[in-house]
This record gives sequence, structure tokens and C-alpha cells, in this order.
Amino acid sequence: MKSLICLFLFSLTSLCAVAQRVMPNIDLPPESPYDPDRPPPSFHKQNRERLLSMLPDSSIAIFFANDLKVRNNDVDFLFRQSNSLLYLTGLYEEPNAALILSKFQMPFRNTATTELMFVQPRNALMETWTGRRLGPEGAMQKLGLNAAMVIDSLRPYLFETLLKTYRANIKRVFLSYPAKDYADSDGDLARLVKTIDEELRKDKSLIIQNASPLLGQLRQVKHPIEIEMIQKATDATVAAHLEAIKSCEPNMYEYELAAVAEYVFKKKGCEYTAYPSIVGAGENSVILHYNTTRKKMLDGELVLMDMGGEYHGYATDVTRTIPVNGKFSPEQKLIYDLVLAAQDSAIAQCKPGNSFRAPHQKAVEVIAEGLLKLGLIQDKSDYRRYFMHGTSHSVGLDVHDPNMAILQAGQVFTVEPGIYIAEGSPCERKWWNIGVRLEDMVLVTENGARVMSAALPRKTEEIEALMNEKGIGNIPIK
Ligand SMILES: [Mn+2]
Repeated sequence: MKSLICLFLFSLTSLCAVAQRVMPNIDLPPESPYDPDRPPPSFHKQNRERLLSMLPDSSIAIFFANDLKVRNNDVDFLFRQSNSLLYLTGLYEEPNAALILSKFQMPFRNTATTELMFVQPRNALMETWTGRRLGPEGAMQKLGLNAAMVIDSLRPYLFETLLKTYRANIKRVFLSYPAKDYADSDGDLARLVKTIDEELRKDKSLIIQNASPLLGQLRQVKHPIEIEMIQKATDATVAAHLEAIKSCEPNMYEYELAAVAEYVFKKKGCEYTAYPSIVGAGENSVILHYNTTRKKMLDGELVLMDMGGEYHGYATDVTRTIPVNGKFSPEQKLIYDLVLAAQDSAIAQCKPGNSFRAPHQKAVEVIAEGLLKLGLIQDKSDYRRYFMHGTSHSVGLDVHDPNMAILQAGQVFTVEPGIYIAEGSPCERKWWNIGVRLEDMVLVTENGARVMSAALPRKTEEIEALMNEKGIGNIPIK
């Protein structure tokens, strides 16, 4: 049975090779026709080298692309590449790919290599429908990989070549899966990953390890080119929030503000939103990750907007809370200013050498004290009733990137304290349905920190002044 499968795979491979020879020549342009400011191949090459140097002797690591997922019938969800492949290869558009990094020299054609990529074969028919493919030659030329083959060769190469002829060189295999729920995915790659995983585990003397912690370690400190990408995502997001703030008025719907922001992200070159936009007014402002965005926003309510774009794979994460009618009520302003004070003191803690928890501890201190003064809590330890999340998380390729213990230059994370007073809370009614979060992007520098989203106002007077202006969301559309 196994040999039958291999035969089948080999014949598929050779069929593809034939197809490659006879297909009309769809020449790849000399460089990617898209986005010349993407991180260059040298950046990804350096990442592969750094990862290789972390691998223990006698090991290989396999990284997979993300798979396509069916949305409904014959329509897929928008494709987004896996972060491990983005980080290690710069392959943006294509699913069905993988990368093997090896501590020893693997055979490739008549030579040897420590990196071997697997990509979809060129295919004139498929490319007519779904766009250009790099093919193995393209992966070598455009992405700068030393070696590449078609994805159908991955399984035979792994099991018939590496784990047979080179078995003595392999004690450990590090695996990085395309997505947590890969087993429930519907695509070809998901099936391949599942098979590979199961087959590898049959060999009890082989140690299988998760590759994610290795990547996580590498991704904590950002390369200057990554900081540039995050800054571009952040600049687009600042512009998006400005337009949303100016556009907001009573009786608009939450989704209209999301639409304004998402238009600006994309207008500024972001491929995606970094996460589903959170726009919650009134009773929805106290739901941390509310993204239904269908409610009409009413006079007197606050609206919390947590919206960020993704630029060439890199996320940003920014939140502002504003009064729907353009003027904070006295209670709204008291809570807002408390969150603002907490955020300022937390940002002051962002410097090299400090603990990653230091900004959070400071924010908690300020909020607990403030809530006590306002009579919202009777004991400082009750602050959790209204501030129930952490203050910071790293941001990079993931909007929740791997966190670190001690701050050092080149790390990027959020500072986002909040206070959320749900209806029915044990306090005076006047406080109910006030939800405020302020979130900014911070880059740790050699001697402190830089707020990457500083161009977006935070003070109540500045917000109120902005809201007197009109935004693109106020342009009537027939
Ligand atoms: Mn966040």
C-alpha cells in the first residue's frame, strides 16, 4: 500500500515535471510585481540561519504554509500565510508549501543543502484561475532559497530519502503546524501534514518537538525592517482612527466606523485587518472583544474602537474610546482620565531591563487607587471587577506575538489599560455601561521607549476638538 502511494506520488511529480516543460511560458517578472517594500530575501535568509543555529545536533525542522479553508461551497476564506513561512521564506501568496531546515547536509540534485523548500508546481491552467505560482525555480530565484522542489515530493523525500538513507543523522524532528486546528482544515496541505505527523510518530525512537518556541524566541526582538513594517501598519491605523473619530455621530451604526477604518487601512496599503475590528457603543463598550458591530450608536454613549491593520504580514493594535455625541459626560471623563493616567504611568515603565510585567503593575496601581477614590470599589484588590485583562502583549507577525520576561531594545508591545463597568455592577447606576480602553504601540529603545502610535490624540479635549470636524464617514453615498 505504502509503495503504491509513493508510486502515485512519484508519478504525480513526474507528471508535473512534464506539465512544466510543455506549458506555455508564463514568465515571472524579474521581481515580485507587488509591494517592493516587502522585507527582502536577505532578511528571511538571516532568519533561517539564526533558526538553524538554534537547532540541536542531529535534528531537522519542518515548517508548513497555511492551508486554504472553505468558507462556503466553492468559496475559500481569504488566504493568509503562516507566520513561520512568512518569517523564514517571505512566501506571501501561496498555500501548499513547506520548508525543511536541517542540521546536516541534505541531498539536493547533485549537491547538498541545509534548507529545502517545497512549493506548488507551475501549472498554466491553475495559474489562469488563481494567479501566478513561483514553482521550485521561482522559489530559488525570487525568494533566494538554496533548494526547492514541488510539494508532492515532500512526503517521499522525507520518508524515502531522509528517514531511510540519513536516519542516523536524525534524532529529533521539530514540527511547526500551519494552524492550531490544522486537523479540521479541508485542504490538501492539512491532509499531508496529518499524514506526515502520524507517520513520524510511528518511529518511537524519533523525538518529535514543537518548533514554535524556537520561532517565538527569534521573533521577540524585531529587526529594523520589521519595525518599519509595524510602523507602516501603525501609521495607516492612526489615519484610520482619526477618520473614524471625525466621522462619529449619534445614530450611525458601529459597523460604519469599522468600515471607515478598514477603508483607510486598505487605502494605505494594508492587505488585511490585523484582527476583526472591535467597535462597541454603550453596553457593548464593556465587552472586551465585541466584534458584532451591528448596533446603532446613541447620543450619550461611549464607543470603544479597537482596530488595527496588517501591513505585509505585520500587525498593529490601537484602541480609542470616544463619546458618540462628541462631548464626554462628567462620569465618562472621570473614568477616561483615570485610564489615561494609568496608561501614562505604564508607558513610563517601558525601558530596557524592566520586567515585562512592570507596565501592568503600574497601571493596576493607578486604576485601583482611582476606583477607590471614586467610590467604585471599597477595597483595592477589587479592581479586577472592572479591569480584567493584562496591560501588554507583544505585537509582530501575530497581533499577540510571543511575550518576553525582561524588556530589551527592539521589542514591540501594546500598553492598554481599561475600565469596563457593566450594567448591574455594584456601584451607582450613573457609571453603568461606561467602557474605556486606551491602547498604544510601544517600541523599546536603547534608553527608553517610543510610542509608535503617538500621532493619535488621547486627551479628552483633543478628542472633542477632532470630533467637531467631519470625516470620510460623513460623505453621503447614494
Ligand atoms: Mn491589544
